[in-house]
Amino acid sequence: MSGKLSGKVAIVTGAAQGIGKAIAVRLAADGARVCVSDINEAGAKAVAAELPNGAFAVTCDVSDPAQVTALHAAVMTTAGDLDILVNNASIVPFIAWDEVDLAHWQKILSVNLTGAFLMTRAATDMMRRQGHGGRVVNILSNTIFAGTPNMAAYVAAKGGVFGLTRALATELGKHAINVNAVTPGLTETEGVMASPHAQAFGFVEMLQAFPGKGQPADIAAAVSFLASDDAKWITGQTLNVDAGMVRW
Ligand code: NAD
Ligand code: 4PL
Repeated sequence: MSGKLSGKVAIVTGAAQGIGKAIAVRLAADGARVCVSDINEAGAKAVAAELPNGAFAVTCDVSDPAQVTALHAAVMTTAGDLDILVNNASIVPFIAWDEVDLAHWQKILSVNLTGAFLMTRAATDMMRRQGHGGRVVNILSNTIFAGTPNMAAYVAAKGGVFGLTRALATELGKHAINVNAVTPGLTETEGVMASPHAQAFGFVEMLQAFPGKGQPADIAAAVSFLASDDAKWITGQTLNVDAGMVRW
């Protein structure tokens, strides 16, 4: 298939469902060969089977260094290259501050912040070994601007990746790797609809400039742009995609 990402190899983490799945679908439609990665093996395989361009599934817990190393080895063996990393895998908790203990904090930080570090460490090293540039797109959340309740560790972890996005953009520019981020607002995904966050759509819609519920494909469109050569002069930036709920 020819498209703006044709010939590119992309890893999308947490791509078995929700926003990650929509990103995998969109990057593949734009021509990329997508490694559909998730801790959910059956889900990742089912998504990869639907996609064109030789998409393939690799099971990986992003918080486990050995599994992240194995994922990158599998991408090299199967696709022989890597151009794009989308750090999407996250736990999306709903937990009042009074219930937040050290175990919860460490779990959320290990997946949502350290997971992005481990993936970015391995992927950008691989891009540089291949002798070409690349694209990193981090999926954050507009909760880092809004201060949304019942997610304190989550918001802290996303704020950490926001800082990482800015710092790495500077260090990786000389290697023609850009590092950008997207901040979705509340989006209708399997994870959210199965949680108390589903009750927040009415309130969030009152704050949005546009009516309606955010859809995974709306987020994927912004990721596709930042992953493409159209974004080659953009780095260290965070693009808010939330129907205008917050301005920053
Ligand atoms: P979801 O819960 O529906 O899907 C998350 C996926 O990540 C699942 O397939 C899950 O198996 C996978 N995953 C979880 N832990 C993992 C791990 N350790 N290693 C690998 N994969 C793992 O979530 P979603 O709503 O689609 O959210 C996707 C991304 O978008 C997340 O980064 C989330 O923080 C962000 N986001 C979501 C919303 C929203 O309202 N849905 C809003 C803002 C940001
Ligand atoms: C506005 O990232 O961005 C709830 C749950 N509400 O995960 C999010 C808003 C949630 C969000 C998010």
